[in-house]
Amino acid sequence: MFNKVLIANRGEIALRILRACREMGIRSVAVHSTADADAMHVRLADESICIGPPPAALSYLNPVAILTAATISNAEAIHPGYGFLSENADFATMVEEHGITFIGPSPHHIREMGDKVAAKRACIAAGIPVVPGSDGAVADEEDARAIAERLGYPVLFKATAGGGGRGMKVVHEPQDLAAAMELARAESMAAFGNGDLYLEKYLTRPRHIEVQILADAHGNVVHLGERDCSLQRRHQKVIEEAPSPAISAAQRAEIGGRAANAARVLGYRSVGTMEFLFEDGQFYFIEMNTRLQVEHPVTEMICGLDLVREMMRVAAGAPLDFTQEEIRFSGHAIECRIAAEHPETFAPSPGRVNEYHAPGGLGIRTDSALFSGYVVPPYYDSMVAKIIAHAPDRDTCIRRLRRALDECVVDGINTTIPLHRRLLEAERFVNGDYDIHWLERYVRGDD
Ligand code: MV4
Repeated sequence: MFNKVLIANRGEIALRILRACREMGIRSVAVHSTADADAMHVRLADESICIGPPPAALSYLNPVAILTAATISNAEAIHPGYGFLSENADFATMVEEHGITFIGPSPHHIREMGDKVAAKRACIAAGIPVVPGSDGAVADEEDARAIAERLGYPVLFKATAGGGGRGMKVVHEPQDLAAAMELARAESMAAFGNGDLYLEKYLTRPRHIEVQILADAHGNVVHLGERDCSLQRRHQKVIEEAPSPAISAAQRAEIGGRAANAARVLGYRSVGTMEFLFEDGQFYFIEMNTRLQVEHPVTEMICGLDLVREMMRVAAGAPLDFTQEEIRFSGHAIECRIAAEHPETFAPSPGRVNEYHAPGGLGIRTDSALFSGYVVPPYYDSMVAKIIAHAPDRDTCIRRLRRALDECVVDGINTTIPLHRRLLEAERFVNGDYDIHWLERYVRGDD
């Protein structure tokens, strides 16, 4: 196992990784921008190195600064967390070229899954059901028109370099196709420097269900069940839960088995997530994430595993020390992502946290880098805490999470806790009867 790991991230995920390192007897190196000099991840790490000014492009997204920090601190491996450089194949390549282990998949797999058309092709070949669509990128308007006729309207343009919903345009009728295509291309070009588009049949009211997989470097792959991430606003997840209230144990075993098998066929290593749309009892693959995800705790709670530990073990070449049959799904877990934002307008609310009190007690886990007196900087993502409840069943889990939200104190800034409290009382949430569009309608007051 590694002696020393550099954590190329900040906030709650830097703490999450640091805690796994500490439990494994691995020394940790924190990196930070000047805005984060007093941050909790810096305070708790064994060593810390300042890597630049506040803007992420000059610090947490600067490969040279991070590699320099890793070199001078003699770190043997780098954990990228999520966001920032976590899915940057060029960074992963540079890390390995410096003789440092990138704690994640191979650069090849990061690159392949980053190209949404290549990812879809690879998954089709590996036996995964996908959304019907174009075979690769669309050539021109005429090509797109012919494919749309074959698929049937509505259809959806997506960016091959995409993700996060940018460069996506729905087309309801043939007369809107040309304009939508042009818009999608322009948006995709602006966001990714690549205007290539592909087409899919547009599913009108799916759920977003993703399957967690874990693979070692020896061909052992397991799936750790699914997470239902349908509760989102503007492509930002708000609440996630495991298991999904919409699928049966048989459906879980079926899609999980296929996902694990595909990862084995692809020669994938590390944690990974296959994202599916789920509609009318069918799963349709859309993309694969090659990082540790924000919502990984709900999977950890129901499986009793430490995914960061497993990631580090497989990166160091160790084989998985359990089989699929040994994984038991136990109870229900729900995560609320708390943002430093106004709960109704969603206006960012950085500033000083005068008083912070994390909820606790039976079945409650709070992943946060907050503390009383901390100043939330305006430069980064607004998520400041994740409150995760685990209980024997979904109903108890919801009650426990409501109780935890009531206990939580974040004084001095606005947070989305009041929104979460409302959501946990909403009939459609309580019944598990929601799709990817419900939360936005509910927030607008239309449901
Ligand atoms: C879709 C879709 C409907 N049909 N693809 C949005 C982000 C990107 N990861 C994929 N997305 C979607 N792809 C087809 N063929 C609807 C969405 C979508 C969505 C997906 C997951 C979670 C929230 C969403 C919100 C709006 C649209």
